[in-house]
Amino acid sequence: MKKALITGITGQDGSYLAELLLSKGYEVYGIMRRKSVVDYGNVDHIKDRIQFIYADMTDYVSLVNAVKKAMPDEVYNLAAQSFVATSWEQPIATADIDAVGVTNILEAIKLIKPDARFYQASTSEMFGLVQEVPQTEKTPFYPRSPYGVAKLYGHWITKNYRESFGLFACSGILFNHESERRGLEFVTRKITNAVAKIKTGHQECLELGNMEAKRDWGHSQDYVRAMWLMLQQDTPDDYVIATGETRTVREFVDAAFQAAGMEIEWHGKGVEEYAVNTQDGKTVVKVNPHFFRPAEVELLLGSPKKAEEALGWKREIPFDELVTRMVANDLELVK
Ligand code: NAP
Ligand code: G4F
Repeated sequence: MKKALITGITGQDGSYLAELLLSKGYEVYGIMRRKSVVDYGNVDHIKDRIQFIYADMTDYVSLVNAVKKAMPDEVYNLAAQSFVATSWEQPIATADIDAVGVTNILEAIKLIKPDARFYQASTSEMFGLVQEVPQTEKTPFYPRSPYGVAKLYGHWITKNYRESFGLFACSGILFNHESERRGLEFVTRKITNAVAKIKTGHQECLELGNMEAKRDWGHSQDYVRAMWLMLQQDTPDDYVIATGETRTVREFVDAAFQAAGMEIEWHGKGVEEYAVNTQDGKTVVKVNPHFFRPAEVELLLGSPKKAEEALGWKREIPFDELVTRMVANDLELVK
């Protein structure tokens, strides 16, 4: 039986990856942070099938102990301060966790289990101010947030440990992926949650920042399969995982209201932009400059060509299904 250690197991991707690995017969170990109230997050429903280890990405010794305890065949490093907006408010914590934290786990593996295969959760945020469209494994990086900068360090240190010490270390450069388990502060879930509340009369209006930003949105369930595939290859490498489609935040809003059976109409421009419910004329979306970022990533569009050809990976959940599932889930939760 193969053993896998997942950091960030309580998060969105950690939960789908744990389900996937359990379904493949893995023994799954998960790193969890100590909290004042015990909270298994997104893996509450499978907590009895996971062996939890208390550790923190900023505490090297705790990671050494975790690797010793699990003696894993595969390590998936998904733990991160993953919310871009917060990275301007907590730049140092973000670097400690998302940058140095990667060296901590790589060092723990090098010391205790150097033949373990390693997956690093890299991100399309590293492309930032994009240098070409679509973005591929060869596109130069230009991060635009403390999060993007910290993740770029994590990306390069992973490559460096592969080249320096021969570790089987891969980075997945994953574009935005969402789900019913997405954190409420990320724009997609903020939208679907608000749409469900507006539909059921629990909220009047949704306030958003930059409506023009474009993202390449897929479903997390598809993306964790790519992580696993990377670690099953003969040689370690880095891969872009994306859908090859891009949409504005405004288009996501449209799709979400449509999924809830509501029609909206847009008016105004820039910070004056708003949308009304065509049935009663009430304002249901407006712009709030508070949600604009100090520096924006305007356009993300990835090419999944290499992953499709080399890994045989294919996105299975299309955009409309992603939105429909998220809205249906939030409507159910509101009820
Ligand atoms: P998420 O839902 O925010 O989950 C993050 C996980 O990291 C949580 O389990 C969190 O634990 C844990 N964590 C945070 N700080 C930690 C620390 N100091 N020590 C140990 N664990 C810590 O993120 P996600 O969407 O699943 O993303 C997974 C990974 O992929 C992240 O590294 C993210 O940056 C990266 N990524 C995500 C996307 C995307 O679109 N989702 C795209 C590209 C890359 P708590 O429950 O204790 O907070
Ligand atoms: O949903 P977001 O917060 O995701 P963002 O910044 O793209 O980051 C996510 O994807 C990355 C991969 O590219 C991951 F590495 C990262 O961990 C995270 O999962 O924002 C998406 C876009 C941005 O352009 C933002 O400015 O939506 C825009 N936006 C407009 N109004 C908003 C809002 N974002 C949020 N969170 N809240 C708003 O009200």
